[in-house]
Amino acid sequence: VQHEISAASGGYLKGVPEIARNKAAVDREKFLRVYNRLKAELIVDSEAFRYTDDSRAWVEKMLDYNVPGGKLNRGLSVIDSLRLLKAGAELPDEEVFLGSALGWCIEWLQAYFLVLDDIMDNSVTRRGQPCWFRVPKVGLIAVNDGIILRTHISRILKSHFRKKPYYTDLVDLFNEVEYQTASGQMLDLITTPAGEVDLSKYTIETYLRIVEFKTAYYSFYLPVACALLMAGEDDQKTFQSAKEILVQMGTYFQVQDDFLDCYGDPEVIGKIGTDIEDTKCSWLIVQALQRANPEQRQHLKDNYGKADRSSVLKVKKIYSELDLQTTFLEFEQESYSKLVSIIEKQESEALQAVLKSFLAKIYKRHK
Ligand code: DMA
Ligand code: MG
Ligand code: MG
Ligand code: MG
Repeated sequence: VQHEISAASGGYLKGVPEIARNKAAVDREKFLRVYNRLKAELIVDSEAFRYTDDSRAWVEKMLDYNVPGGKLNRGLSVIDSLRLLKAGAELPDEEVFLGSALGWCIEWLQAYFLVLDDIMDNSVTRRGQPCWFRVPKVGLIAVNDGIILRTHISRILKSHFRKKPYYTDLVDLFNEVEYQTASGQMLDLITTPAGEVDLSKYTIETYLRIVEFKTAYYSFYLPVACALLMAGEDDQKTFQSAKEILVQMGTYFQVQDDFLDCYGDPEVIGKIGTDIEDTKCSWLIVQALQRANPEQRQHLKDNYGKADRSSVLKVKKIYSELDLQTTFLEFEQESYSKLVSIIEKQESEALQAVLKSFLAKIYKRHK
């Protein structure tokens, strides 16, 4: 597929040593092969549904457009985590396939949330191409495509995991995390609705609640929890302590996302920021309001949440007067040190390795 080529030639291996590069590139290629297999299984007729030529072509195009074109961090980390949990032992091909299939379920979940998130956020681009709902002849059919993506997860789980002892736990995990993410999206959307600016809403407590639910569980806890289930872990305490750390890591990740929304290069992040226009409770506006003088506060009130370029620029000007780029760099440094120190307090060395590898993937990211 086209994404395979663009993903393989992207800048994601910059700064990684040669041997690791090859390994990462091979892992990625193997992972993409599993995508093609899962897609092929989903577009054949089954007991449940008979395709027409058009509907089969639609689903194939919709999947290729929305599922495989991202960084694949979440998906690849299931197999990475599983390897670390098994202390570096070579995984049998079957385990590699299953770990990859679970990784793809997370990428499918992400695609489902992003297709709908882009409609709700009125976004323009995603992963360097127009958002799916902006593609001619798609429009609000994208809403149903989001639902289709979600139903595919259950089908993949059913066809490859039904006989596994951890199947019910796995289904329950995906259901719980979906519930948390959708609830987080609700908080994101209703707390600071577009079109009205109530500055008292932009508190750090509110912010932390939104990002915990909308991002941390599905992006960070879910891949590690999948790997733990596959590795046969059944001690709830292990899941619990991994969760606490991964929620903090997810929070740090969403702060980066908010920072990049304003300061990232759209060519690199593949999307054009909309947080200021959308009146979002972004980390930047929360920080700005903690630091603004009365005059700056008034400017923020007058310009936040407006779609015109000059209002957006005025908000960004105040961000720069308040030197939020430096505030962010300090936050990044501090989050990193805090995370390393709580990771090192973990009893299990294997789990420490899983968490550290996850952190290394996102520290100082530019995309
Ligand atoms: C991301 O929030 C959360 C989900 C569940 C997609 P966001 O709108 O900040 O994401 P993005 O910046 O990628 O649109
Ligand atoms: Mg969005
Ligand atoms: Mg959003
Ligand atoms: Mg964002």
